Amino acid sequence: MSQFVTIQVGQCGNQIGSAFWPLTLHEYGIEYKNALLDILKIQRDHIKNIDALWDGFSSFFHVPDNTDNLCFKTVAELNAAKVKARAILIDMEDSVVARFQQGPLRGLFNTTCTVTNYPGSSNNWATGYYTHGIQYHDRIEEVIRQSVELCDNLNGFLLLHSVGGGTGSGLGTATLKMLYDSYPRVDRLVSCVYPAGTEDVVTAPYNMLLATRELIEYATCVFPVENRALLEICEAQLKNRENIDQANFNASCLPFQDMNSIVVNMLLHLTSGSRFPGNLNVDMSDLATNLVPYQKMHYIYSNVSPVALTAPKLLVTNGSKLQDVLFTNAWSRSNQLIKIHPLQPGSVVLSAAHIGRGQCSITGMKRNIERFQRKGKFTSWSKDSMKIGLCSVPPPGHATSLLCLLNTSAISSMFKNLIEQFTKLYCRKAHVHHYSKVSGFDEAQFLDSKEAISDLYGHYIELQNQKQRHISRLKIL
Ligand SMILES: Nc1nc2c(ncn2[C@@H]2O[C@H](COP(=O)(O)OP(=O)(O)OP(=O)(O)O)[C@@H](O)[C@H]2O)c(=O)[nH]1
Ligand SMILES: [Mg+2]
Repeated sequence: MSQFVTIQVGQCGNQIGSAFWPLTLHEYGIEYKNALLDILKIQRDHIKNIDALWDGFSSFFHVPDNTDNLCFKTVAELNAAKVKARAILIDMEDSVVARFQQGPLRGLFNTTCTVTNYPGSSNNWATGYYTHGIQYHDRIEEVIRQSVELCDNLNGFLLLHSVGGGTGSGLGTATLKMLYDSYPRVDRLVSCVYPAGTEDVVTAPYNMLLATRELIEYATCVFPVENRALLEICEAQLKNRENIDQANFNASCLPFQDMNSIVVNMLLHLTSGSRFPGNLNVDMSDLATNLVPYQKMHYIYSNVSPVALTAPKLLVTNGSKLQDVLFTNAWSRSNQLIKIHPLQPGSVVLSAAHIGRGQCSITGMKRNIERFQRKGKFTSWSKDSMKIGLCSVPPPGHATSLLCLLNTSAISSMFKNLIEQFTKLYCRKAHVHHYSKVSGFDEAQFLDSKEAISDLYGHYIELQNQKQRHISRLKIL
């Protein structure tokens, strides 16, 4: 099974990480709180070959060679076997990482894989990228090397960070460039958080612009999420359900715990084909090949159904109907992790993948793919070749779930918005001096980055405006 090294950078990256690891354990039925065990039991009982669940355990965890028991039930058993998460924790402010080191899962994290400092990168991409990027270059390189050496089938790096602040955006993208230079053949998958719009960080437009340029240049695939979209999902769930922790939800301060769980569920679904068995499994590298038609056009829209917040619930509906509902929801605007319009007239789909987990039938998948082909506008090559994945292990708490991934020209609206936000701040050169004073940073980088993003925007628009020519596939007689 493929292995991933997860690198969490900055406050947001590490907070997503703090949702990621408990939910990952949860997929294997390992609970440290003992809550939800009944749901898990019901959930796991219908998996015929339970051993298959454990085959993929080493994807996210390093299990020492001398371990006999590969079927862990508790965190204490993991600690006794010296199992470690394949995780690297980086933050230039130490409080979030310190919570890992004191929390119930502390035994899973290798203290040598932690890089921290104080007091952070002051919401400044240049400080993260240059000041800390240079100061910590060798240390981060060494920590990554140690983690890579513990893998025998490294499939990819999973980078988690925000682009609005200083550390995640600056040091996160400096780390990405380091991966590109040192491990060019290993996939660099990035899950990055774009701010909500009503900003808590005034310099966010600069940080987003500078980080986005690096992401376009050096990532294999980027799975962007917007806090605005996550917040809307949480608000809708709050209206529909009673079991969300009200204390955790306060619209004036973002409900990060629930928002991060949505991101984590998407990531676990995304990597499920690399970790679990299935009749029509898709590995992460298959996905990257299918989803990215041109190297720099690798921003992928994702939409997961059902959306599961912290407390999963069993979804009970008639089989084939459920599958149709899942598809409809996975295309709906209310579940999307980034606010764009991929199916509106004008947008064109460059590539698409639908990955089902659990009780999804291939006939149901095909029927719904035909529905999808009637819904959107496609390039001449993308309509007839859509990736389908079927992973037999469902996420805990659900009988089945679906992830829709699209490479769509509608993402251009995000780049346009980003340039507009940058221009608003830069036209008066507001806050520019904070960046200019950072050694290594050149003010020309602002306009260079803007140009690189405008170029990419232009390419999407070009594809969008291309006349559709339908060339039917060769028929073998
Ligand atoms: N979804 C989500 N967004 C977060 C979280 N924490 C912070 N953010 C967002 O991330 C942006 C700020 O970035 P941070 O990750 O806090 O900053 P940092 O990377 O630690 O950088 P510095 O603190 O400036 O050194 C803002 O847009 C926040 O709303 C989180 O746990 N989840
Ligand atoms: Mg911080």
